[in-house]
Amino acid sequence: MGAAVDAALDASPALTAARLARDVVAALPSGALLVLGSSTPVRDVDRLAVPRGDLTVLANRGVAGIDGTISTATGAATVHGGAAFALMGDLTFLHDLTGLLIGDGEPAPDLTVVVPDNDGGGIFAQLEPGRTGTPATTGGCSAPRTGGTWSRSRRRSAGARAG
Ligand SMILES: Cc1ncc(C[n+]2csc(CCOP(=O)(O)OP(=O)(O)O)c2C)c(N)n1
Repeated sequence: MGAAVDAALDASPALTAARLARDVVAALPSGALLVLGSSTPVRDVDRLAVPRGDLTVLANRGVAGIDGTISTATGAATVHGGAAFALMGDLTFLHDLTGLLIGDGEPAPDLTVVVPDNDGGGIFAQLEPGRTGTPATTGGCSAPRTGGTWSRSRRRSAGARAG
């Protein structure tokens, strides 16, 4: 099974977010902290990465918000004290960009943030409402970085304005 997953990921000529998730986990130094963003990164790591017992892996659940993920990572990295990494989607990253700010006199954590540049919101295409042929939608659902939420809603709004 693992070999089949690896073969499928490696077959893609381009770097994909899925392959990135698998490879980030494999490349981390022993003892590292890894903070995962909602929603695709945590799912990709869960289903595609080879499990490692020598890492500390954290993710925000609660209401599964994308807000505050960088802040979570910087706080956790500061407490962790060693090498820390965060893997999050580009929308999640932009949503909490100010979490990268470090105030005067505050400790700077050893944190590396890894972000796939894939125009945000890919998770929705993987969920039932985003699937082609689903009664709820005739088009795809997405949350692109350019500011939309659900593409179908945007088309409806545009139609209303045009009419
Ligand atoms: C504060 C907040 N707004 C909106 C959402 C809904 N939401 C969940 S995942 C997601 C998309 C995040 O996009 P990205 O960071 O690119 O990650 P990916 O689509 O790859 O999972 C959104 C908008 C949320 N969970 N929290």
